[in-house]
Amino acid sequence: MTVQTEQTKQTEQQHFERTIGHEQRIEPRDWMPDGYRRTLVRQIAQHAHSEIIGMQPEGTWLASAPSLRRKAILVAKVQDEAGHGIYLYSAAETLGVDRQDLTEQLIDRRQKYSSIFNYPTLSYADVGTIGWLVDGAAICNQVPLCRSSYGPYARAMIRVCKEESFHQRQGFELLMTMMTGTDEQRAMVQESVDRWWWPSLMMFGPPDDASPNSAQSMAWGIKRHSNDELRQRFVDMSVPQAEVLGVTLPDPELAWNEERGHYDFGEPDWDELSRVIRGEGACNDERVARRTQAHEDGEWVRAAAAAYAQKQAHPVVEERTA
Ligand code: FAQ
Repeated sequence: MTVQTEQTKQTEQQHFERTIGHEQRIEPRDWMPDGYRRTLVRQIAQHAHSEIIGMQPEGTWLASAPSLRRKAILVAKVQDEAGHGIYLYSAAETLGVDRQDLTEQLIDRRQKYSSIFNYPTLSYADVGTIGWLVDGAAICNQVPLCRSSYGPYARAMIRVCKEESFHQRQGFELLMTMMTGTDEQRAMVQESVDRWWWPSLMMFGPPDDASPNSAQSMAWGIKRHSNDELRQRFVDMSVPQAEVLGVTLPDPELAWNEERGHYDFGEPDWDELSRVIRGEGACNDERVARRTQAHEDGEWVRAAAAAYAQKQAHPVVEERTA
């Protein structure tokens, strides 16, 4: 390496570190270390895949929503998740990767998506519980990402979080309606909360001492808080909401700790999280198969869009014949 290129590299590295140190944003054309770029592609792609696969568990209930109002709300929510996926793939593309390639990596199981979407939705109460707990957890995780150091990711998160907030409220409202209904409806809500509580806690990832990426991601300002910090924030937020709803969270160790100023809670089953991440959850095969089918079915749409774009770029001027 020549002296000049070595000096240029040092200057770029210093500029990157200063930008991160001053809490400013790295933008697509800025120099960035390879590891920073790789980490962002990994996280943003997984996040995008989660939004797209996340349409499936609730989407299966669209045809059997209990009223037109519930159906309209659910259609809007599922469409929002598609939009989130698209913003996130676009953010990933600013790092030099290609959406088609990322989708193929998801289908080939070379890239991950959130563990939470590998659990089945067994009743309409699950639509409410996913809104309340899963979107609630997503908000806890994603609001700090609005301050992520990579500009396109942070900006995408602002709109995503606004929409997630509507998702969380519609879920809570659905559960509240059921809780003021019949004994059978209340039992449906409790049964649903019992199934989704622990998987929701696992969405935040492994505990900090088993999280290989957290320290570096936090030093780079990609992540702002550790997995355990965000999990605690979610528990503290959810317990009073569960009281308002009148449901019991399925954890006998949940108790307010005056000294810490937080709720104590039990240990999630980390083996279960590892199994689900490895692809051995209840619905992994079904989710990936359905995504693969949708990708194959959409081939003609992509071909038509590409042909149209090509035509627009090189319009053929037809001569008038007399
Ligand atoms: N599931 O070292 P860490 C939503 C992997 S969107 C699967 O702690 P990191 C909206 C991790 O990738 C939900 N894999 O990793 C919605 C890593 O593997 P790798 C998605 C997981 O990245 C609602 C390894 O384990 N949200 O819900 C999980 O620092 C309703 C070691 O872990 C995001 O993606 C998991 N739960 O922290 C849609 C938010 N946890 O790549 C529809 C952005 C960990 O080294 C309906 N992402 N892994 O092979 C993040 O904040 C982070 O990536 C974490 C993981 C916190 C998920």
